[in-house]
Amino acid sequence: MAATDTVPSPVTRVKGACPHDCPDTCALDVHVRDGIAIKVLGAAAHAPTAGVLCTKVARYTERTYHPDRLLHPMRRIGTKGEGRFERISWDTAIAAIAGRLKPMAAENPERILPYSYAGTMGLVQGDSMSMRFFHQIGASFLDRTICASAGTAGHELTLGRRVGMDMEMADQAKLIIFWGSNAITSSVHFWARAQEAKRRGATLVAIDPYRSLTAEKCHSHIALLPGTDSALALGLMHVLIRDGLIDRDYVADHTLGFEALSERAGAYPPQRVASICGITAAEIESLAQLYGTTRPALIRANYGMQRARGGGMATRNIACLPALIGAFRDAAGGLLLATGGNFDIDRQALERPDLLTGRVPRTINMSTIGHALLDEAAPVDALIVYNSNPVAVAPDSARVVRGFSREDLFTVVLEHFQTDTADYADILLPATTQLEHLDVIKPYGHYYMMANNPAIAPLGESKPNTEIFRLLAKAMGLTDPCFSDSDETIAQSAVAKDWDFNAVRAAGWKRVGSPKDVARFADGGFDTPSGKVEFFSSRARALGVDPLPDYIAPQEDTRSEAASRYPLAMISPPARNFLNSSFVNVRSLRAAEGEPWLDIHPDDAAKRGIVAGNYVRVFNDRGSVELRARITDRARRGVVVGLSVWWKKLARDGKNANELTNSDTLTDLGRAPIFYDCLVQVAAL
Ligand SMILES: Nc1nc2c(c(=O)[nH]1)N[C@H]1C(S)=C(S)[C@@H](COP(=O)(O)OP(=O)(O)OC[C@H]3O[C@@H](n4cnc5c(=O)[nH]c(N)nc54)[C@H](O)[C@@H]3O)O[C@H]1N2
Ligand SMILES: Nc1nc2c(c(=O)[nH]1)N[C@H]1C(S)=C(S)[C@@H](COP(=O)(O)OP(=O)(O)OC[C@H]3O[C@@H](n4cnc5c(=O)[nH]c(N)nc54)[C@H](O)[C@@H]3O)O[C@H]1N2
Ligand code: SF4
Ligand SMILES: [Mo]
Repeated sequence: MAATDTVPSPVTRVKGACPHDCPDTCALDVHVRDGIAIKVLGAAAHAPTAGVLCTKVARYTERTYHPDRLLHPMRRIGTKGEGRFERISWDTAIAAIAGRLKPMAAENPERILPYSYAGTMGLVQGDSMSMRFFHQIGASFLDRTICASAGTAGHELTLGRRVGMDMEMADQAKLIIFWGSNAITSSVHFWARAQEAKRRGATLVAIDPYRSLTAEKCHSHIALLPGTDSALALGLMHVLIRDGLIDRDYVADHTLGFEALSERAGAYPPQRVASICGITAAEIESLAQLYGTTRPALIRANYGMQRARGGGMATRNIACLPALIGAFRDAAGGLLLATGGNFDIDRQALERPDLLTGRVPRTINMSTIGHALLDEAAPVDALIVYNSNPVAVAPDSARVVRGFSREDLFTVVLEHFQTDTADYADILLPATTQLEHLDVIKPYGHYYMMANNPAIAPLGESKPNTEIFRLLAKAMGLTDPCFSDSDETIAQSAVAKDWDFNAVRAAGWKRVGSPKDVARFADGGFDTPSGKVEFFSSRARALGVDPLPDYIAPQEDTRSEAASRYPLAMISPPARNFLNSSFVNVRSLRAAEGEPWLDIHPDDAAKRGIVAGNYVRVFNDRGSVELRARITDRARRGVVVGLSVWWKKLARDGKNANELTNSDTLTDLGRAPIFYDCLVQVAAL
């Protein structure tokens, strides 16, 4: 029977911002009725969002109110990894953690290690109160390298900080090259602009070993072998210089080392590059002609090309190209890797490194966490994980699991869900989601600082990360007044130099940096030591790497000897309906991805007697995983693709692609993992 005479409660609308590790950082318009979030929409007035969300966050209420949300603190009662817990109170949980950490902090605080990444990109719920806590006790530093540090370092050497072009101008480009970027998946709002450019006559090109959703919609697709991008960039330089397609004035005024670069590029004629990259010389010639003759020309690079051994160099080389042809003269041209360098955040205020009072703890690289946890010479005795799911996302997973399984390791996990990592926790603490807490977000794909207002009360007994670290600080007897700062105070301190957080909070966002139609680097002004684009980099030489662009072969090269046993190059790039390992447990999104697939070329499948839809074993010396074969020429010959990152426990064999990835070798720059530099063999099951 309808309750005809009760008036429905009014809907209030709350201004939020998507917290996920995605370049688009959308403005959210959260609809709340009777204290319940009923809808999450994209804000129409925020230009990059333009009223649209991706499929994942359009289902945010499904994730927030998921029946599996962690709602109260728990203590492990099963073995590590088994995932059996019992409910405890917050008082008991905090006392148990402080009881373990206090003696360690007194004796050797470096044995305590934080492990966090970008589960939320919020500056408040990310690394503010947490870092203050770890700084005060003197815990080990974590080198946060798992995603972008190779590309960041490569970009820095050539161009300085990442102040990428403004995505709002992309619809005016006449050529867009998606380089290691599957924009339909990983930055759908940029893709919308690119489609508009296409309608206006622009040419779209993809450089990607895989015919991704994006590559299939581009006019042309260069399917190079993984990890060979640095050579392709040199091949393009070769043709541009040989054929006089360069902007001599721009090069003369705003670059350093052109003569040396010309000589180096001279050693990379198209025929040589074609054989390195496994493509044709004609593909290189024609892309160079197009790039050298089209304005505005834009390279949308994402991080796909920097997950191989030479990933730093690859990014460095790609960053040289717009300078050679003067593409930086156009606001719609140039390069977009990321825009984070556009923002000035007060990290000192957020993280309070002064609390270290001169101590310099050791640094542990998150990308080699398995090695660190198993290192008996320099032990880690306690691990506090928040905003990350290392058991699923870190490379060389079998080793990571061995580390997390150590009986003597005390592990605390702050989470929304019982992830693969949470299964190894001694104490598991329920954290709030973006709908339940306050934050301010620095984006990396557009020019707006974003504010997030809480829309609903915390579910169950969940608490914001900040509050959890406040409680821990108190229980550990840390008395600095900064441990009492409210989330509002922290948010304000991050941006205090420039503006009032409350004003941004009311508006939802604030544009920062140059106006939309200004080509930021038309007259140079790069943030390198010389202020120019550094084709020749003395800083690179000081780091012990080649001061000029060069080719660095993958660690696990398809032409190396190891390829006789493991002949296929495997990449595991993001699946559209997941965000790293987030959302894998949301049923509708998991259903959209289906299963953990392995895309394999028909010829490679036929050689191995693999039948479509059958399960196959994918293996190398590090491990093996069972995936379901999808026979498709989306994967080029010699390359197999497993879209990622699945929760292990939701896969039939309890494993994912990171069983195969490497943590013994890091990238040339930035100490990052080489996720897409990974040889495997595949066998029918
Ligand atoms: N839906 C969704 N969006 C995401 C994510 C997600 O998991 N899902 N992840 C987010 C995160 S954390 C990040 S860092 C960003 C960016 O994440 P990226 O890792 O840059 O991901 P993509 O934009 O999907 O682009 C990667 C593309 O590079 C290709 N690729 C792999 N190896 C190579 C190579 O050696 N050379 C070249 N040229 N291409 C290669 C892959 O096939 C893939 O199509 O995306 C973010 N957005
Ligand atoms: N094989 C393979 N592996 C990869 C990649 C790949 O392409 N292939 N991509 C790599 C890349 S680019 C990245 S960035 C990493 C990403 O790895 P992670 O940063 O670990 O990202 P997620 O897997 O999304 O896990 C984030 C976790 O944080 C939790 N979380 C979110 N918000 C909050 C909060 O406010 N508080 C607390 N306490 N928890 C929160 C979420 O529930 C989620 O479980 O993975 C890497 N791993
Ligand atoms: S994940 Fe990316 S595209 Fe989706 S809502 Fe968040 S910022 Fe927007
Ligand atoms: Mo990432």
